[in-house]
Amino acid sequence: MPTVYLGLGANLGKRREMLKAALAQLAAHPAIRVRTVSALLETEPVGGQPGQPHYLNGAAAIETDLEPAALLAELKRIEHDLGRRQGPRWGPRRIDLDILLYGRLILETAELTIPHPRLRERRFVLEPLSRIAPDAIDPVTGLTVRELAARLDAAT
Ligand code: A4P
Ligand code: MG
Repeated sequence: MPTVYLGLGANLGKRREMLKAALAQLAAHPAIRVRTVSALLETEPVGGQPGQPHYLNGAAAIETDLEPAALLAELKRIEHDLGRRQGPRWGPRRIDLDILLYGRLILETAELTIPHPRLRERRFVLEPLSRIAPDAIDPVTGLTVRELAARLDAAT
């Protein structure tokens, strides 16, 4: 079974409780095992309209039999169940669950890009991910998460 890394984010409402509830739903799924969860970090909002509240971001390592599209459907079901409704892109949200890495898979369809297309440029993703999986490999660049984080630090 591939190890899959998920990005977790929330910037509305009871953020910590939302993220915990999402993780509990993942763990309750018969085809998903939650292996590791990072610390939840307070981060500045990136993109979207100015004045948004801060995010709480984290990352989780899971193992799953679900194919990428089925996993995405499951993440969307959980987001919806936790009260997320369609809002503006990069707008505030109660809960955002993204697939960051799916083993060494590279996939590009209309619904799904794996690795996550903005993984390499986002500190709010790389910081929590590097705490649980510094040696995980981005199959597109061949760099480890630790190297991606160092590269981003060097660039800014
Ligand atoms: N999609 C494609 N690839 C993926 C993937 N690897 N994982 C598609 C998940 N979804 C993927 O996502 C829109 C569509 O992307 C999905 O329907 C899926 O088919 P969404 O979650 O509905 O909408 P979104 O999150 O508003 O858009 P997007 O493009 O995913 O935004 P991002 O890049 O996730 O950015 N600042 C801080 N500090 N922390 C954050 O967590 N998040 C965002 C959202 C902006 N600023 C932030 C944060
Ligand atoms: Mg998203």
